[in-house]
Amino acid sequence: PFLQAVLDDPQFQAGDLSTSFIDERPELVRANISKDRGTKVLNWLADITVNQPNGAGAAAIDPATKLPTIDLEAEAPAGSRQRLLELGPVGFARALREQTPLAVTDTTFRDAHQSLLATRVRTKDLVEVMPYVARMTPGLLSVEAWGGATYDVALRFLGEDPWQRLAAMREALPNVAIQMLLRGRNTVGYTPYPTEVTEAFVREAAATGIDVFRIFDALNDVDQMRPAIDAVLQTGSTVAEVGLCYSGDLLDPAEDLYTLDYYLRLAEQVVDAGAHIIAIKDMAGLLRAGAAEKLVATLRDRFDLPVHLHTHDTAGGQLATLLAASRAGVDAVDVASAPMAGTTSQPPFSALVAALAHTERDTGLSLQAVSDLEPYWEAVRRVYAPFESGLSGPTGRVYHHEIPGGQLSNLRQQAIALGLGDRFELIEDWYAEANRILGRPTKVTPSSKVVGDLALQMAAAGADPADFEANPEKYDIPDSVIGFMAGELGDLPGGWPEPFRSKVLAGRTVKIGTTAITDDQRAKLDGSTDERRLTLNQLLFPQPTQQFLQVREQFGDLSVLSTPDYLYGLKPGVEHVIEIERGVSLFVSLEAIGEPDEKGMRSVMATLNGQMRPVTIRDRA
Ligand code: 3PY
Ligand code: ZN
Repeated sequence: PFLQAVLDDPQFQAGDLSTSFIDERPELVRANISKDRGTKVLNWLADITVNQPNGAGAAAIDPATKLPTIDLEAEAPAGSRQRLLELGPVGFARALREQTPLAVTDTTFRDAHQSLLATRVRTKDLVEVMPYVARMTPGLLSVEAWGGATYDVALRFLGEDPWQRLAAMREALPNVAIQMLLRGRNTVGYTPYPTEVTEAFVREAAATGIDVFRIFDALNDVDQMRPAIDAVLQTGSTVAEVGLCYSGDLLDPAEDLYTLDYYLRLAEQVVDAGAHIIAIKDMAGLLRAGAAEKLVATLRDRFDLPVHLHTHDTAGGQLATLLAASRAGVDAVDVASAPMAGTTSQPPFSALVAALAHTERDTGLSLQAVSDLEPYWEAVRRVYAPFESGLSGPTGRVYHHEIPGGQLSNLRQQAIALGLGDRFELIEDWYAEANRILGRPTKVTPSSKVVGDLALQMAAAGADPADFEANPEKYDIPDSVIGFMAGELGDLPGGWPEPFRSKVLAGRTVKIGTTAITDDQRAKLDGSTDERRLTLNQLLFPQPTQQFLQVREQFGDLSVLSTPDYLYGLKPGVEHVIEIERGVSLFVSLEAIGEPDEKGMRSVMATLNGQMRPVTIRDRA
């Protein structure tokens, strides 16, 4: 039809082929692009339908069907974002410190799905609910919605550009501050990058939509965080919230490393570095109620900055910790929508709001509104069921092994892959031993990965931890452990474990430090928006970026698909409607799937906008 329309055109017939010919006929190009995009999307759907990599998804429904009924024409009320624009980061932090209601951050958009669903929630499901959040819970301090593992997973597994996600979220949520998790010099990766990469990353994130940067270093080394803190301060308009990673139990008289004094000394450095907000980052959920009360009260007594508490509910007791912290004056806490809360995720949002309602620290958020958003998140949780990786209930074993929430679910999957899935308690014990052997580091990405690598290595080798510690030269040692002992991630809070470290490093030359960026990359970081973002993707995740580009090339922009369609493909007897751009929809129906031929190829008979479009797909089963 495209070619025919061109051939039939009088101007074409008159031989006028000036470049304006196409410019003046956008509908021709649009029709052609739509057709091309339709074919690409159909290829994806046909492949998923034949191969079912995520199962059949019989119980999956589109979360969009569970969105509450509200008036989206009504303008979203001014919220924390307008407050930040008006007061600037210093004034914003001061106002937070001065307010009486407990401020709340909703982590459902980042940490909750990172900790429960292997970070798989797609941009569509995050963005679709944001206009509702903007109008139903406009009193939030922030939503944590970007950074951590989401960047890597978007490129590697979802065929999505993390920058497009951030830009779309910003547009959908104009009134609440968007917060990200930034791993210091590791930005959103697993190893340190040159300072100019950190700077370019922070600049781009701030320009695209981040208001609050929660910055941490896996070993609580403030020098490692300084480039990121400085870069945030330089934006002049965004908030530097700096984390103290929490380990151990500060009320335990036997604790000789992670004591109250340790956190106060650390907080002093954080304040001196220019932080606007102090975060307590309890990534494993080890901060008990009594310890929280003590830590929060002392931090607020010694420093003028507001304190923001983040925890994971792995053991099940963390609502008590939030309430104890609230009584001690904590300024803000993190929670997640109830269906996406609990165990390795954050404590539930509605339970916190209910607990504080009609008290001095009433959050001011509507319990009704928070609860009305829960069916949506329940449907999200259900549609991503194949990525459920976590615990079926709380566990007190976390106080012993100290595995962070995000890692616990991951490690269970790795244990299953090693054939140790039904003996996970052994992996937990090995993890605790690996932690001790490595000198009790704070464990959070990427130091937690080093401890996990060692635990899995000892498990796979059936090694006796005491023998491994005394004679590491007898064993294969993971590269990450060697790099860690060489100081790749910085210095350990409690000093190096000797003689283990010297034995590991004996006879090895370990290259640490970052790889400088090239002049070409530097020029591109100063280039157009697209160039800057692509260059950052390539610098941070070269191979996943390649994967992303290939998926885009082959299947187009898959973010237009609903998650049931994206994960489970076409269902017989159902007309799938796909809006590939505003006002342009594709109608796809599955008619039949042929038997595999001798090469394992199957014919998928589908209609696209009423026309039969057979697609040939390799059956990988
Ligand atoms: C991350 O670094 O992704 C984390 O969630 C650490 O807690
Ligand atoms: Zn967390």
